[in-house]
Amino acid sequence: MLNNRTAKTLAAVFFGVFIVAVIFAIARPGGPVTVVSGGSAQAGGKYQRPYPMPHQWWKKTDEFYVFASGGQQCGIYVYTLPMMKYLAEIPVYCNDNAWGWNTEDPKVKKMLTNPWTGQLMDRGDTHHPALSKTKGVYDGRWLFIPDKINPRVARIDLKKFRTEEIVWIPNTNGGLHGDHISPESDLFAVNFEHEQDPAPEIKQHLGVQVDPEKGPYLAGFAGIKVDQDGRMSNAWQVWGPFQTDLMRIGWGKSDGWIINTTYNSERATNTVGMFKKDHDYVFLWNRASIEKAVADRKYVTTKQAPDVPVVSWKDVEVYAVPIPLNPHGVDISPTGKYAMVSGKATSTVTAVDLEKALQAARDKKFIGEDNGIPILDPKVVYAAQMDIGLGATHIEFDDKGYAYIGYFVDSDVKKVTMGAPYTDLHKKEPWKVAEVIPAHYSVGHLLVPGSDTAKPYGKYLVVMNKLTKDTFTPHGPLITENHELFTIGDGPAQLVDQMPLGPETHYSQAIPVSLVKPDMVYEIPDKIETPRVEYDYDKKEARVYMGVVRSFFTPDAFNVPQGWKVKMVLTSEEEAFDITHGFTIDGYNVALSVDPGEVREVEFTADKAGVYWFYCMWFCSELHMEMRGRMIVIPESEWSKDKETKVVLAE
Ligand code: K7E
Ligand code: CUA
Ligand code: CA
Repeated sequence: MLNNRTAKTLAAVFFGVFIVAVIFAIARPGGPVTVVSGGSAQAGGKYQRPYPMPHQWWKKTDEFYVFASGGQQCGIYVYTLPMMKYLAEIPVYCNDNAWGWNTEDPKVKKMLTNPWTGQLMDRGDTHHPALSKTKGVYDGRWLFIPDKINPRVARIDLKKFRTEEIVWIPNTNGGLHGDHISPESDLFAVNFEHEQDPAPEIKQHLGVQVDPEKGPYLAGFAGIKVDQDGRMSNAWQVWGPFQTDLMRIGWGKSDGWIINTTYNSERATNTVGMFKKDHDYVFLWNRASIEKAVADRKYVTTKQAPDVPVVSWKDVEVYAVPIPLNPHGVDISPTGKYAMVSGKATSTVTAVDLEKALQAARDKKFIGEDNGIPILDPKVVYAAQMDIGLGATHIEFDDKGYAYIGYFVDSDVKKVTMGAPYTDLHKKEPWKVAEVIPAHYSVGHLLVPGSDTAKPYGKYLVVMNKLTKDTFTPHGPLITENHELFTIGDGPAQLVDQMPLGPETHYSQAIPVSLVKPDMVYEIPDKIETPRVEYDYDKKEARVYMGVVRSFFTPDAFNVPQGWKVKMVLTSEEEAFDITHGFTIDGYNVALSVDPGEVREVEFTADKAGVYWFYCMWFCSELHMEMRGRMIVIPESEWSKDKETKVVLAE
């Protein structure tokens, strides 16, 4: 047997040989493309970068776009699988200078303004993005994302990777949480996690009084109608005694049912109170019964929203399945048969057989009721209750009959076998741990592409860790997040990459690259506004129509009386892709991007007299620095009509 010292020397020699081999490989310019080995267990495998790097390697190798909610970042992060290349941010609820999205654009400002108070709300917290679907699978048209702070839902157009529309939800102050899209994308629904003392009309219709200081309060969820062209409108709200946290809109075996969790069936107002009962619920709401209540005019409307029907929980078909101690995630298996529910304060994860639950509901096999909601018998509707870890958060599904459960406390993912019909796929004993996948650290959500559809893609698992600790080079007390990529499928999961991503993603969805076909330029409008300045003495408004093309602004100077409103329309006449211009003015807190072919509006008040340069912020040509011009703000006392700017266009 080798003594310890010999073993160490041998190891040093081996390591030395390895290093020399790597250096040799690196130092051979123009040699054949090789893959530098070392790292993952699949040394030399396809998840490693080749050397030398061929151009477009990432583009040719990536299979999925990931859309990750940004949490307090306010919008969406976009990156790819399996190469984990961070590509973009889609701004939604906050000003975002980097991505050219600021509220001096009146369209952005309008979307972010509360229609009932007139207040601009440019803070946000995004949690659960939902990709649009057709026939229960992703179609690549839109991405929906609610705000948790303010009651609003955004729709992002995947042709432009831009927020296209925001619909505000009446009757609630905020605290929206779980949400989901129906299999045909005609209904988007979102939960009210934070209980409210709602408008008197709602309390009266529900026949419930609320003590504004002590509660118990009321909550529910909102349904948003989505038109064929994506346009959203408030369709209805269901209000009742319980708050609701996470949501899935069922498909397949659970088609037509809205399924959500409550962790506060106690209706308490503090943490201790929310743990008083040993169980809370998963609710099954019949979508058709809600629509029927609306059609039968069994609703009330409020002064705030005279056209949004509010339905009482008493007038719809709803059932409760008891779930131990404060459930959080609820996720539905690919055939729509099982709802898997995690309990935050219990070591169990419950698989509810939705087929059996709906049959039990039809047979009226109840074991009681809570606030009038019939309770289904766990003995009948539970497919399994697995006691396999601490701090379960969320669950995802692959295409091979496995569920992946994230654990915050255990800091891992348990891969478990599901029951029939999935036993035909994995051919193992159902509801058992097949594999434990370690995470770094403390798992929140996880992502398997296509998990919330009838046909998951499987193949990859991204673990979204809530804590990162020692994973990356230190960077101060506020630490980045960690998205960890594993390959799944045949054989054990392999950790193939880790990626730092800013605070703080909650949930992500991924769609094949082939299903998203973004436009690379805007279509230049048929009629381009002639560059000119119009002066409106009644409104004290100067309207500046400006052409933007390498490397000029036309006009490149305009006069305006001090104190007037300036309304600008910037038209990019660029047709080449990747030639974005910017527009900002010294000292005026105005900054936007103008993408190729885009028409952008800017509004501000010319409240300071003097000469102010405006300039292009995106490096667009060798003459980028010269791409600037002047706004000359003249005190009103010195203004006369002959100071008006006349734009003379060169022939
Ligand atoms: Cu972060 Cu989905 Cu808002 Cu759970 S939620 S962990
Ligand atoms: Cu245009 Cu820089
Ligand atoms: Ca509880």
